[in-house]
Amino acid sequence: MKRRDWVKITGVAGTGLLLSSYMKFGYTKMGSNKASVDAAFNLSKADFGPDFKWGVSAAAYQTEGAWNADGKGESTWDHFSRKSGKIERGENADVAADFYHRYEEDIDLIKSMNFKVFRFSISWPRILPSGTGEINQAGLDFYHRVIDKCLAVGIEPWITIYHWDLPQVLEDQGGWTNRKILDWFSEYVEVVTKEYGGKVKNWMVLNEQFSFVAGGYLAGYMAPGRRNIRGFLKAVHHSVLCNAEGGRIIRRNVAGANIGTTFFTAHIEPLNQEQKHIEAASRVDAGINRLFIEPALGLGYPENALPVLKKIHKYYEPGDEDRMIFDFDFIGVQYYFRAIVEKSIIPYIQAKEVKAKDRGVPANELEYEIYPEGLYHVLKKFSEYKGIRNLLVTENGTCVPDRVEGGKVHDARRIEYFKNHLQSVFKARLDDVNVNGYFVWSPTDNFEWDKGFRTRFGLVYIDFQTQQRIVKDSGLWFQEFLK
Ligand code: GCO
Repeated sequence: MKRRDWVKITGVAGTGLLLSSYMKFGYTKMGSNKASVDAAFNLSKADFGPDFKWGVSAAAYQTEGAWNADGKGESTWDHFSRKSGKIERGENADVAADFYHRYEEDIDLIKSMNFKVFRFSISWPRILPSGTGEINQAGLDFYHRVIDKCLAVGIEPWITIYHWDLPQVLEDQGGWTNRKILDWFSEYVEVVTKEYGGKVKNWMVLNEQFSFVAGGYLAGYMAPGRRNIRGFLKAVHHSVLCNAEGGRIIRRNVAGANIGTTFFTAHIEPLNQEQKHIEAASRVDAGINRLFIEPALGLGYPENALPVLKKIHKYYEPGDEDRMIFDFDFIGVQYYFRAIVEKSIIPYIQAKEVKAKDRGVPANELEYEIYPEGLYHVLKKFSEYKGIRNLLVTENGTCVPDRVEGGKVHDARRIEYFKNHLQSVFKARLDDVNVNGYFVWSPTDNFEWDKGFRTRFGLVYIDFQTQQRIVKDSGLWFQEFLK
């Protein structure tokens, strides 16, 4: 969308607020020079209000390393990354960003960039090496050190309970396809909430069910690498039950908790207005954007839009309808791209994406189309659910080919990316969308799953040979913006 379209949209309502605010819009084009970017962007931190949460997000497997240190058990990702051909260049996160040993430096860096929230995940097999049963005290101690460091420098620790690193021993028994995951997961949530609930008030149950369930059990490019429609449908249902159950356990164990969960989202559009493409886009939208939030809200699975989901009923047990629901205090929206969809013969979904490179639009190194307006659209879409009270953007960010030049990393394209996406968040707030936070993915470069270390998402560059950190220009930009 061009700047004039924003003016058009914001001009419609015609209130004083909107009129005085429309000058704040101005998407910048990829590759435009810095001067024109700065001329177009004139939002300040204050425009988002005093209670708006500014944070950074990271995940255990992608950053910690120390994969078998101090009694940690093997995770599905430790296991999967050792299989040949699963990760680009055969890489793994055995060391990753070495956060396990460098967390103090990294939290100091987050502080130096003026963020007030650090969202990180707990590694389940670090706490319960056998998945259930015996607790690893050294694992518990590590996250105490991380939490204490955050609190000491005035950063709020926000915990994601599960960001994809399932204990491998549980995967050997079926993982998310085994209904026993409900007991396993509940036990893990009991342990961590009782342990840290006195210090940590902000919790997220799961990170992106869509990604680990579809990527792990249907498409198979993520751990555990399975491809099976029945397993996928079971994993969907079990993850929905665990998401709600996790919320209930946090509510019981943590006084004054702010409880959320996070969802993968994408802005979906049909290739054109032909009915077959519109229907294809609606199936993809149901699979990506609606599949996990709607059952949590008591709306059931979006099976009218995506009929294969009707098969999930086979896996229901009495009482499941109610157990799928939890009244979350906030919903974390994670947004990276727009997808343009056309009809295809791919089973069940009968749709496929028209790739960014075939459309000649700007994209990052993962071929995610860079489409800031999409963040506005997904926020708007989620805000239309009656059951959602509060939204936060719990992940947004991009990879660009960073290079170190004279000890600096000039990632102007990443700065443009953030400016443009912040415009979208601001615009959503003007339109009364209750979005109250923005967390950057990610504080430092890290291990990008099946892509290994090829792509860099950090505000801080890491030389993975020496583990030396360099704050990129984008990190310095936030430092200034959040001052
Ligand atoms: C996610 C992930 C991250 C990715 C990021 C960039 O939730 O999708 O939390 O692990 O690294 O999305 O692709």
